[in-house]
Amino acid sequence: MKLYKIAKGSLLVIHDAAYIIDDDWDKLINRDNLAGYLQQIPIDAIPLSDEVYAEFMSGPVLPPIGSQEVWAAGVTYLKSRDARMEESEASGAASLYDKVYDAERPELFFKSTAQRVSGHGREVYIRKDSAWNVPEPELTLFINSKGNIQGYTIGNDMSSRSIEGENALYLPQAKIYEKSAALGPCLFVSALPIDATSAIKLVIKRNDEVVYEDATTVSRIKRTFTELVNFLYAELSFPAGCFLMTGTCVVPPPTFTLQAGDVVEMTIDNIGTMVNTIAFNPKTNQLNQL
Ligand code: DO4
Ligand code: MG
Repeated sequence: MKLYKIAKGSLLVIHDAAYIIDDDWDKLINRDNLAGYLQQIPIDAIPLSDEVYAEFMSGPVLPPIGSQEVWAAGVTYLKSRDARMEESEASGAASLYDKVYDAERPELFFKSTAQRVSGHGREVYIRKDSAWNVPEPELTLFINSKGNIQGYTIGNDMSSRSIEGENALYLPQAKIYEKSAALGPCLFVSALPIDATSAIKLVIKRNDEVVYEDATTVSRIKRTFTELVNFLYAELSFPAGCFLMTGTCVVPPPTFTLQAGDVVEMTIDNIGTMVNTIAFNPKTNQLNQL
């Protein structure tokens, strides 16, 4: 089942039929057994006609987030560990990544408030004070306030590799800025955990030409989702639930950096494709002009 957040409300797509759900987004998704709740909607509701469905979906698809915080896990795949060790060799921080990959406690960091999150078809930003920027396609969990995983979406954990590589203590600046996160296009809800063989694919286009593409599968992750959730919820409460990006396993080569105008397509099996255009934030200034 796919749950979309659109301007007119919440739209459920189940068994090739679509239904509008008249409920507050946070209230709707923050429940136990969300899959069971959504499965019984077609019993009483009338499906949308093809015309009305097409009209609703012709407007913007909003990120599937209400008032939740977005958190992220790091160095959960070998590829991420290796890329980070390489980028931080000069700063002497390479061993940090090696250690956290093997440690019992995972790396978890705050990524975004809901207000800074972009959605499918929208822009994500690169920093003007960063010379090396990449998107990070990540399977993202929606966890309810009780700490139970209820759905999955695609997350883009935009990152400045030059700032992160300069000094590990700069991680918040490398990761947290306006529109450095995107979620979408929908919340995939299933009674069963997402299939570990699901592919995560990244395609980057420049002037309509593919300049980078790669894919991996969820199964390559080093940690279990439950392990990540348990550490995140150990000393934090999330009254409306929380989104957790689970780390990247697709890392473009060191010679690659994003440019304004690039189009980033992230696809995860069962969830769909999220497309974002890269831009600079028109409201911020160059660092040397501040
Ligand atoms: O340690 C830095 C960030 C790691 C990360 O974002 C990832 O592995 O996806
Ligand atoms: Mg990441």
